[in-house]
Amino acid sequence: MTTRIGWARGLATALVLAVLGGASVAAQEARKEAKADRPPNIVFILSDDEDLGIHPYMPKVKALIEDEGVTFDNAFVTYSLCCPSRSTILRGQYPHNTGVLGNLPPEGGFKTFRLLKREGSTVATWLQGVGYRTAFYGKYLNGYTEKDAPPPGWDEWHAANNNGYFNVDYKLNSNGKVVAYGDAPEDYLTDVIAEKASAHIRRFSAEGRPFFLYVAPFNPHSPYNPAPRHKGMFKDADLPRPPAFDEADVSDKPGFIQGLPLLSEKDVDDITGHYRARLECLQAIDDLAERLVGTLKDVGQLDNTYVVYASDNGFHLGLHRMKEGKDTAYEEDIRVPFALRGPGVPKGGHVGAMVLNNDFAPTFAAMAGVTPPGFVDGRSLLPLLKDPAAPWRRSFLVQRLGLEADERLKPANALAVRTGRYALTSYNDGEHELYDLETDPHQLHSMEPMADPALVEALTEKITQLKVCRGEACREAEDAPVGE
Ligand SMILES: [Ca+2]
Ligand SMILES: [Ca+2]
Repeated sequence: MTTRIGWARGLATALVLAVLGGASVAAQEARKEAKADRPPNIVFILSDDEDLGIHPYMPKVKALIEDEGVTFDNAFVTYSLCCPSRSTILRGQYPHNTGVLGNLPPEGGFKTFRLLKREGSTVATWLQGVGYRTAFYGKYLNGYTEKDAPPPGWDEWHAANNNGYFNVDYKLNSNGKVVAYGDAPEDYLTDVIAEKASAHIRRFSAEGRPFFLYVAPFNPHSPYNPAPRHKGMFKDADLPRPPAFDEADVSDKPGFIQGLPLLSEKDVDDITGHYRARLECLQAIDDLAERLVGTLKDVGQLDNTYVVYASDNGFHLGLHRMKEGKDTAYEEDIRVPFALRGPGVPKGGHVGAMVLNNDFAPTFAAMAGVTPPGFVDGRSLLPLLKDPAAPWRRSFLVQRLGLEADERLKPANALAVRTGRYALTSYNDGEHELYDLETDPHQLHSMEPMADPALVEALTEKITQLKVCRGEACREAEDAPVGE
């Protein structure tokens, strides 16, 4: 690993001069020099189960992050489920390499991640290792309880137990101490997170240390409990009905979809209620983003901070006859909102390259000037910020084991490959789905089994390579042309 020696030396000089006293002007100058050369801070806000469809309902996130930075229009997760995605985010690896392939042991969950000792090397330990202050807030990995000791790598640790989904009556493990919260308006978890993170930004800044904040509210995950001040805000919002909504003809679809009836009136009523509550739940994140950006500005660190916004997975409501959920390889589940602002990042820019949750950890490492470990499968996105047309991956793997999914979806375990144009999903019962996303972006007409056999073979081979790839081999396999 490499560090920014100049920053470390500058800080040391400032501290020595400050300790010596007397030479106050020299000390001030040295502190200024240290500040100017200070590595950038990173504030990473990760929402839970937020799909691209509801993302535009956060005007503050748009104004303060997207309009001030770059939006990635093709951002994906390699497994559309909380714990696999969050494990990937911590390590920059595909799920087959984190070993977390579900939300529950033995396939996945917090306990699996801990048992496999994955916490010994995460983006937190890498950044802490080069002098960053690191802080975690909110939802860690599924199955984490307030009694579980904080993992290595975090200077500040404030992770919630399972009740965090309600945003009230939860417990936090705060730096090893269990703290219980009630259900008063000021106990709303996303607001508590904002308060703590804001205070730590002030403290870390005063200490003259660069910082990495991982801010993970549970919103807008079910059971959809918005902050009291936002309840009813979207009570009349119309449920979007994109072309895949309640898909009429599912004869092109695999058996688990063909077995679903058309949505009933009650289904649509339920979904509509949840949609409205999801929009309301987003508002607390919008407030959180505003608060953190405001604090960064107050302490003079906004221009030296990457503020990054993403969701851990997408979500579907009524699409392809599925009522509500994630954990499929359909576009709405694997696509996530993703934008960032920061030093040198052009304002209002867009990047079309396919970027992954695998890329978050190596990107944060690159921002901090750290070379990540060889086990990392993802790659730094910084080259795309300099040149959106930089050479980039042409495909990636999506895993979808559906181990805890809806009972009817259980036989549908799958591996999928996504290229710039095609999406092939290969189910373990021998069924396939293949879409040409240029002509069928809503995935209404699977080309299987009428597709060109050479195309199917090329895409299937790519799945075979990617499902066992590690580190550099993943990047090589992703970069090679496939079926186009
Ligand atoms: Ca999630
Ligand atoms: Ca169809």
